[in-house]
Amino acid sequence: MAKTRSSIRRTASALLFAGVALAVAPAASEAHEFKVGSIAIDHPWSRATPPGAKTGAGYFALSNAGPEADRLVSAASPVARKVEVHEMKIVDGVMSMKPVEGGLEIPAGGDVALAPGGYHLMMMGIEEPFKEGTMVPLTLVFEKAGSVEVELEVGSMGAKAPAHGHGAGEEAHAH
Ligand SMILES: [Cu+2]
Repeated sequence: MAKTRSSIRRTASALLFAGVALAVAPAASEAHEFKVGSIAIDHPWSRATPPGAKTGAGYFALSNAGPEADRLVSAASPVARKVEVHEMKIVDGVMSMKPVEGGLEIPAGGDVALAPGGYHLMMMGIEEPFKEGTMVPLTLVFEKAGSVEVELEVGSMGAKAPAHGHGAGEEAHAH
């Protein structure tokens, strides 16, 4: 009896382990998604930063399945001193960037993209460079949906870094 029970337990834990492995494996190669209330946060990502960089960026797509608009009001990360939601715009050929006042609205039934060249999270005062292939923890706070922990998947530094100096230090980021 005892033997049977322990063999059942072994089988169960082997299945559980297999289940965890199956659940985790695809996440590394496919888009990862997080949800809180009516808000979905699709594929949060960032870019590797050069040594000595004081800022990093955060990008993801937000969608709101609910009947009311919501707002991304703040964000925080244990690896950054401060995280702000920024908007980058080019007006008459001049790039400008500023914090989004009052939070970033996600319309009822709508989407907002945080992507290079537009809205983005600015992670200021990062302690260590973001390394390609790692995950950066981040908390997002929505006015109605509340807060959710997500992870930014760090991609390559790449050549498509925004011209306004993401990753090049806070000085370069001055606006
Ligand atoms: Cu910025």
